[in-house]
Amino acid sequence: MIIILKQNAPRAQIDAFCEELRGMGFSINDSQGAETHILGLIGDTKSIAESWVLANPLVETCRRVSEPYKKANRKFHPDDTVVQVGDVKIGGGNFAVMSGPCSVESEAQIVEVARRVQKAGASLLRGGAFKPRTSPYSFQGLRAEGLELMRHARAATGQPIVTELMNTEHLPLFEDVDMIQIGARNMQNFELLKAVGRQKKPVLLKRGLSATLEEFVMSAEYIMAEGNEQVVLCERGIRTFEKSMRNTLDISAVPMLKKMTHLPVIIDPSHAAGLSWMVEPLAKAAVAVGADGLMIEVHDNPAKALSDGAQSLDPDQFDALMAQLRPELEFFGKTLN
Ligand SMILES: [Mn+2]
Repeated sequence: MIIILKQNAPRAQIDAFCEELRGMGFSINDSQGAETHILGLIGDTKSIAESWVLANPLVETCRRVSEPYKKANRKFHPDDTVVQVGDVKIGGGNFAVMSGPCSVESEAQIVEVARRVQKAGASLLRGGAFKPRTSPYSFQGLRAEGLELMRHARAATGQPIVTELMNTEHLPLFEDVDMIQIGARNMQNFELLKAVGRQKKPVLLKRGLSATLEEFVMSAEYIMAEGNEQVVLCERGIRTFEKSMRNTLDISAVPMLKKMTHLPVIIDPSHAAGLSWMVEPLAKAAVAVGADGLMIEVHDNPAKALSDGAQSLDPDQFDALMAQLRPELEFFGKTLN
């Protein structure tokens, strides 16, 4: 249930009302926006009568929320959430590009790519250290050493780093990572979601390749329910009957997720198509449809990449892409940061 409070309701009386509601066994999501002040009630609200709520002089109106996601629900929080990673803002008109190689391969590679993508306009450095590969015989990543090399690249450029966590046991290794990625294959690893919900770093949550949007948002809810509301959603292509591309980019997920939730939504056109030449048109589509950012794989030598070379841009191609995106972002009133 959401309770919409009257404009200028006194704070002390609101606090007393919240205490009363907590005493009835509800937890409260207090969202004061530009235009509305909403109390979101989480718990079994069947026991509470609308007439009782409406009788309170602080209350403008109340509504039951039928969706199973509450903290992520836009009804609970009408304003866009802005997630901050270091100095970089994502959402609410702020557009962020996170770029870098699929896998961290060497110090020279990650530092060179970091410098190039930063110069082109990427504000966050992505790179895989722990890699979830379809085959156990494929390159599994440099693991802890890869994280160390990411830190070296951050020291060289100052860009915050984004990298994937696959296992709760590895969490201590991620202590000075700036943003933790939960990959598509782990979208419903609920213990992992709870673990990243209990820590403070922002989380980039990728959509599972066969997950419905409601399942996707429920995974974000798992993280938020533990107390971490700094979640960015990433659409990265879903599995369909189409075989000419690695996945099918579900572009309509962006406006739908923005209607369902208040969280920033970004697009990963690299994994969606699996083809480097498709990154540019899909990135442009992402901006046009209202995405808050992009995640793009860039490798210094895609032909020699240890993973996902076919979908990686080289740094010159990334320069060209960013040059095309800048005027489009301006047209749509987004700030690149
Ligand atoms: Mn990849």
